[in-house]
Amino acid sequence: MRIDAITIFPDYFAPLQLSLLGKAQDGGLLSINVHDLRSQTSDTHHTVDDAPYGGGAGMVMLADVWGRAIDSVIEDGADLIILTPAGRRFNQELAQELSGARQLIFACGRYEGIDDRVRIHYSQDEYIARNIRVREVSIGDYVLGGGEVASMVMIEAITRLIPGVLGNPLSLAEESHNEEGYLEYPNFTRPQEWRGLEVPPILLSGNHGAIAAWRTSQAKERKESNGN
Ligand code: 6GU
Repeated sequence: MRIDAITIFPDYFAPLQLSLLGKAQDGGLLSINVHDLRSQTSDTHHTVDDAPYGGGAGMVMLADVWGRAIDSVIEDGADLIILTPAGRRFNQELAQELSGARQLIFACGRYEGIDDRVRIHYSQDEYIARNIRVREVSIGDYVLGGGEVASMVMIEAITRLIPGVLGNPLSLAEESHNEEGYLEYPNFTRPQEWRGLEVPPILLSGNHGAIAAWRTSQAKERKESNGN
């Protein structure tokens, strides 16, 4: 999978070289390319934004600068992801879908967002004919300063689903058995007693059916006590 992130703060993406993602890139499973939006400006001040037509607070990012940046990376079959708090909520199902993509382009907006003609332009027939799809995505109901951190959350969730990227494929298999896509029951490891607290004896029973049933009931209890 090829990932291109376009941003005015390329340094935000440094952590993607660490750990499993760094290894996946070294192994050729993945290439993550970060691009400085300002490199596409032609004025001396490297302007990326301007006041909104119609008035109102904040600044809007320039369609022309974004268009040049996207044109410089986009390939047939790409998913162009525009990060915005107004987007579709990112979840495990969308992560699964995007883990099969050829190219993911993350357009990281700042300020009041990107001129909407960028979304409209890349949604037109000529791009559909090239199997290019535009999606506006949000990672949750809160407002961030920009799309950089949101895109890193998405990159981590998506790339760990690519075969060979995750260290232990068994943990993926176990996740997929689970509706929510995650191990929801409480876990325990050594020692058997810690600060007077014992590991639930059923986990030491060797009765795998009883353990599975206990974990299901604990998962339900845990979700409810967390207000989910
Ligand atoms: Cl994708 N962007 C911004 N600026 N804020 C957000 C978000 C994205 N998702 C949740 N909050």
